[in-house]
Amino acid sequence: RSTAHWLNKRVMAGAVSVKPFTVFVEGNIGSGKTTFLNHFARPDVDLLSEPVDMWRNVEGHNLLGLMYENPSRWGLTFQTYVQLTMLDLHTRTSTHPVKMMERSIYSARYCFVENLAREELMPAADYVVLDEWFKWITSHFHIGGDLIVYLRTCPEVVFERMKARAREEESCVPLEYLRKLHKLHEDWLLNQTKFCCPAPVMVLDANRDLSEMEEEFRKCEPIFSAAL
Ligand code: DGT
Repeated sequence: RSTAHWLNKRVMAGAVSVKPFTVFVEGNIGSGKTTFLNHFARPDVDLLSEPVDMWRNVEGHNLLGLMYENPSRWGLTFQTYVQLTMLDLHTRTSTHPVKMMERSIYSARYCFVENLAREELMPAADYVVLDEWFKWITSHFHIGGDLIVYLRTCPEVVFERMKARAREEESCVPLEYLRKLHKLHEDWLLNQTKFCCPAPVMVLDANRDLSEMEEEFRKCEPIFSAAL
């Protein structure tokens, strides 16, 4: 159905403002987020990939590389930039009925920043400043999504995928790092022990070979169709 049809439907329903059905695609490094986004590439879906290329080249500085080389020195710098680029994506207006984002400002804060702090790779003062920014941003901007799709994996599986794709900055990332990130995703999205989840969570088994993931991805189709 056309965007005009959708807009008309919302206006007829008395909606004050037109807001797309917003999906955050979350999961460990190498869980298949990009493949998931590519699966839903179609005219009525606004796909917003994670700006990894921007993180790798900020006026010639590779912040992602610096963060992996020396997290204690560059953690705050990197996470500040991640937070900014994510805010940019969250606040972009969309004329599509569905907006789908790879990760969110929430996983940056609740998984990656949290890990740096817990591993004592980030000084407490840096953590507090980042957290103050995060709280200010999330209380002054409308970030909230409508659905989180959690691509759930075993750390061992994504470790093999990460090695196979051989992104240069990730060459020294140990399995242990992926285990910690996995636990933080689980605690945030499933156990909800420390942090609130900003939207309902749909869990997909993303351990299967990426070529077999289409079947899992199709489970989301009815939800997205209902939003159109
Ligand atoms: P995919 O498609 O599921 O394979 O996704 P990836 O692995 O391309 O994307 P992602 O977001 O899991 O990770 C991209 C790289 O950026 C990876 O080395 C982890 C890193 N990264 C992403 N967000 C953050 C963050 O907020 N903090 C830190 N320290 N690293 C991050």
